[in-house]
Amino acid sequence: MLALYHFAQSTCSIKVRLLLAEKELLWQDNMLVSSEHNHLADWYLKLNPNGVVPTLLDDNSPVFESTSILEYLEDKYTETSFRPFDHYMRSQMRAFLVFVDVWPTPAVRTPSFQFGGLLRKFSAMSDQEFSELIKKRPLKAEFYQSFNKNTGFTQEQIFDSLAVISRTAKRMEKMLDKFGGPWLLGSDYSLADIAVLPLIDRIEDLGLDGLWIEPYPSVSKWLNNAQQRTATNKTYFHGSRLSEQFPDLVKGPGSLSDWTDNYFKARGNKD
Ligand SMILES: N[C@@H](CCC(=O)N[C@@H](CS)C(=O)NCC(=O)O)C(=O)O
Repeated sequence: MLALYHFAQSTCSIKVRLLLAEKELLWQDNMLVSSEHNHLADWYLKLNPNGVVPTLLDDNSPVFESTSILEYLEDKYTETSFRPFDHYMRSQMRAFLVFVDVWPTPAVRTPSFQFGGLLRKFSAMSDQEFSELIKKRPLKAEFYQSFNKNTGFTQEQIFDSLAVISRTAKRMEKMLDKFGGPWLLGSDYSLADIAVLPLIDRIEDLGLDGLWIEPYPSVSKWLNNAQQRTATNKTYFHGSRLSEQFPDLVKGPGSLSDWTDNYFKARGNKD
């Protein structure tokens, strides 16, 4: 039996939920709530030593790291496939999965924390409580030390992360052009689309979609197509988007256009 430890709104969790839905697999829902910090508890660290979600249990064997979970599900549940059959195209898919893990996945955390309601949770904590939680984090202590828990990140840090997201949109535009669309590797929806969809959806939900609307219009079309898939709609149950968790703060598409305009003024569109 499959079971998934996840947070409703976590982009890495949504990535795995998307594939489970595309493959129409049944799974037990072990949803955690980020502010309760069960993902840092001893029992959870035995399942996932990184102290993050998601973790998949397959007959009680834990599988962690969202990309490794995607490949595990593809290897084991083969009735439907979201990997290209052709070896060369499969290598292109894997190169993109690495790109997503190394670049946009960490970059999207910065605007998510800054604009997405997460700072509100941290500023409600005492300094001592916040630093105790940092100590418990097996991998992400440096990230939590890189911002001020009350005011967040500097403008330069935010612009640096927007530069990475802009570069990601550019990479996607090129793939859509090179392989002919409508999906990143051409005619078949694949793990490449599934891996990046939660990140691009998050940036749109935060209101920063100005990063690609004009410079990389194929990305808007791709996003719209991906959001209309039955599995995507099923995956994004109410509360999966930050605009649903923090409606007074997160206002959806286009709402942070001041930030994207200022970013382009400051940094140009060099990517
Ligand atoms: N590389 C990991 C990243 C997982 C990750 O950072 N998960 C976030 C949610 S998207 C998390 O659990 N954050 C909890 C925390 O920072 O305390 C993966 O892809 O599974």
